[in-house]
Amino acid sequence: MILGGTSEARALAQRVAIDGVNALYSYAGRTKSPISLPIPTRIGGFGGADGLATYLQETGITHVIDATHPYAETISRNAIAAAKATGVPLLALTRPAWTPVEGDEWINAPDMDSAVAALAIEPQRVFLAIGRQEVARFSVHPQHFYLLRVVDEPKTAPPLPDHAIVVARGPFDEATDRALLEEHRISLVVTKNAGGTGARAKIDAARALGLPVLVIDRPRLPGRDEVTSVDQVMDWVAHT
Ligand code: 3Y8
Ligand code: NAP
Repeated sequence: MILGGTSEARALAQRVAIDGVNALYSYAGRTKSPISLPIPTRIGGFGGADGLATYLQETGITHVIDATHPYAETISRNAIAAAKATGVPLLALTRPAWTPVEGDEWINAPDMDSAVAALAIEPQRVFLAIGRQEVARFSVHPQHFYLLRVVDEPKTAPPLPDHAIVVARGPFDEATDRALLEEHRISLVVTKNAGGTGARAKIDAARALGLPVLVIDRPRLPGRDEVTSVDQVMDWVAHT
């Protein structure tokens, strides 16, 4: 079973379909219409670590690949616990964290709380590119204009007095993100250190425009086997 929801997970799904591996893909069901994939797909939670362990046993899953996003901390912790409880082998398909290059102006925040605290500054025009789930925490700093980008049309407006919303699903490209930053006269970009290619366009666009980027470090996870390529996953499945 592939715990998915990322570009890399989709690439893995395409590879297992081509290789004819018997696989199942799992979405949390966060978005209204997730991208369809060439392998059987389930949508929705399992009911915590215990629910996941029961699911693995009842469906006879022989290998779990955690290809979820580095900020999907709970599911990754649950996968480690369920693998331990059931003895089903677990491998994580992760992507290396982004690192600053020449011309980058990064401010590092160890976690979301410190990212919120870092905005206790004079009014800015902030591209808060962290999705939807954590946006409300920034309502303690109403002095800023916030540009939000979400996957689905929000049901209710976020508690931010001065904001604009863009509804878009990545992966994104630099030209689009650069135009977005210029159109909204953005002065600061806030992003998770997601890694991978699907979310990095805003960082490249910020560099091109000489804008600072507040980069939120990833949550820390317990130890588990990790690889960063589909080939390594296929090799592991074949030999485990
Ligand atoms: C539901 C599956 C693919 C996967 C595409 C990647 C790239 C584009 C960039 C910005 C940042 C953000 C957000 C983002 C990106 C990829 C990847 C990635 C960031 C989909 C998807 C699901 C989700 C869930 C969604 C979260 C939200 C986060 C938007 C599908 C499109 C901000 C992460 O409204 C909600 O509840 C949405 C929640 C978790 C973070 C948040 O807290 O709001 N992703 N994103 C998955 C599921 O149900 O299991 O709908 O098809 C997948 C992708 N989003 O196949 O190419 O691999 O990272 N996703 C972040 O990086 O901070 C957008 O706008 O610049
Ligand atoms: P999370 O906080 O780590 O998990 C919360 C709960 O959602 C889990 O306990 C589990 O529910 C369910 N869940 C999460 N991922 C699942 C999956 N792939 N299949 C089945 N159930 C899943 O998760 P999240 O951060 O909200 O991320 C949700 C999904 O969006 C994941 O697929 C992730 O890869 C994708 N995504 C997240 C981000 C992000 O910034 N967090 C970015 C891009 C994509 P139960 O406890 O009921 O089992």
